[in-house]
Amino acid sequence: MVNHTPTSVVTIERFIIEQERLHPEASGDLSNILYDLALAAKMITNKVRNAGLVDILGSAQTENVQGEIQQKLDIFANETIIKAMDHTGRLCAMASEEEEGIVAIPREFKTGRYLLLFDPLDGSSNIDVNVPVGTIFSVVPKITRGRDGTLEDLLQPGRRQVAAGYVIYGSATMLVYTTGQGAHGFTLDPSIGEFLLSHPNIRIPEHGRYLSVNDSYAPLWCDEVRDLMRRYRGLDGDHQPLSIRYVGSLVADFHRNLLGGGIFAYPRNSQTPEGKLRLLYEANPLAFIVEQAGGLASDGANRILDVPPASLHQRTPLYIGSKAEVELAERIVGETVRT
Ligand code: AHM
Ligand code: MG
Repeated sequence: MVNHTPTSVVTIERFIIEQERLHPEASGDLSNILYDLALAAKMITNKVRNAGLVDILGSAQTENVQGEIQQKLDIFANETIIKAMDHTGRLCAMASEEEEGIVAIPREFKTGRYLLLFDPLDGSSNIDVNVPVGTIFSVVPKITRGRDGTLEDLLQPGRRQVAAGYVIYGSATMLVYTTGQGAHGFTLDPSIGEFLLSHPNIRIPEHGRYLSVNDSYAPLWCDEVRDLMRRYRGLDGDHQPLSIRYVGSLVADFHRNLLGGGIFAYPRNSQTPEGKLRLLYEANPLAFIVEQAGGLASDGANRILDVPPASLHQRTPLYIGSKAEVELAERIVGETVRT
């Protein structure tokens, strides 16, 4: 990777070009997908920033495929990403948390050799209370023949991702991405409208400081998960107690733990036996990022990136963050997930 000191001003465009130069065989398509996503992120930032000022809050009275009430900004973010990406000739299909089926590339546009899977605005139930929300994305290569991307192309294990990332719309907007050469973070400078490299080559601490879990599900967890959580808190065993931090917005919880060290856990429970979070466009991209940063992601028994997906909106239990904490989760709850 090209070295940058934290004081040099490097735009995301320049960084992506420099990374691409390390691969003379690259066609530039992947770089362009990342630029286009950065552009969509700027447009979504503007809407999110203005959300408190205009009459855009509230639910749009439709339900998305998981049956949750959509917020209007979800729809805006979904459409913004589709419109930024569908005409570029670099994608052959998309999938979104907000769309039940495959998002096809319209006939009038060329298609390309990549597929994009995304959650346009994760944590959107938090918008009304001014809590950070995020966009999560994953790019996989086409493996079938023909013009259009198919379900088979979309249902590839996370290990096959060629790029992944997230945008956090927080006190500042940040975009973090990987193409398999480290995880790099960029902060949007609103005065010039550019993402500037602020966190080159992110490394997650091996041991955690934070535990992010929704404890109100404790009565619905199995004994092993309850045991694991007691250990994280230093109540059983010899684990240094972790501090509890739970925003309830995956990107915000993940981002904090990535930079500061920690674990985000969303175990299965008796009401959500599959877990809540989606494998393809929530768990997989964050798993790619965290592994690139030296951490791990697991469903309790299997590395997230190795799980073969069976359906587009498949859910998974998720333990993601610092290596030592995810390994402890696998040791304590592994058998219960495997059975
Ligand atoms: P969403 O995709 O409908 O926004 O739901 C995902 C969100 C995550 O951001 C967050 O980690 C989780 O749901 C919180 O769930 P809970 O309220 O059950 O703790
Ligand atoms: Mg989501």
